[in-house]
Amino acid sequence: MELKISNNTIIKPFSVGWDPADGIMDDPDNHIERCLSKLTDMFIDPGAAEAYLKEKGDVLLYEVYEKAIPQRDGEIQFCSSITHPGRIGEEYFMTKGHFHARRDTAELYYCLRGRGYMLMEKEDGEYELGEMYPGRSVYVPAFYAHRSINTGDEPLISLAVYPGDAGHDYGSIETSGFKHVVVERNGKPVAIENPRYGKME
Ligand code: PAN
Ligand code: ZN
Repeated sequence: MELKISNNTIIKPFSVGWDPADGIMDDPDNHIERCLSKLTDMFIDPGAAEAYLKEKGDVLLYEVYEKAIPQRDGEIQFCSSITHPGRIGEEYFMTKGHFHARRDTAELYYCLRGRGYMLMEKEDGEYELGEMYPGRSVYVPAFYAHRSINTGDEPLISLAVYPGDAGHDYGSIETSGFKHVVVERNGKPVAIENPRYGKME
């Protein structure tokens, strides 16, 4: 999620509109769309993801709208994060998830629509689930990888705010995954150990 803006760019005061009902930002500098076809390996059952693709086509799992802010100390990045509803087998639609490249940076999510969880997990596997529903904020502390998980039946929409120079590191999530995943069992979301942990590729 690198933005084409120099770190020396001077930012003038600005305001931007975005609709809490659909998460769409007016005049964004970046609109990221992540589809299932590129992320089948992220699920605990990639075969189920391939079957889903064949049956329903390439669905959109999540989107991000953001303005371009220089990635430097003192600035604040903010975006609208939209995770769509759905499941691959028993696993809910979710974002890829990442550590911040600067591990000592936190993030605040403020949920405006939908239901779900923020999975927050440290490198040693210690984890927490932060409940997300309208009016609820989740504070993701420094050193925690984080992933939004939509357990409801409408889009999970949040405003996310984090330090200007945090950056994103997807490396270990792509290769090893999270140690925990959230799945639906008996109609309820539960966290289980990731059976593919350490061998996501
Ligand atoms: C969010 C996420 C956004 C998309 O803005 O970047 O929800 O998730 P992935 O980056 O894991 O694909 C954030 O946490 N920024 O730091
Ligand atoms: Zn983040």
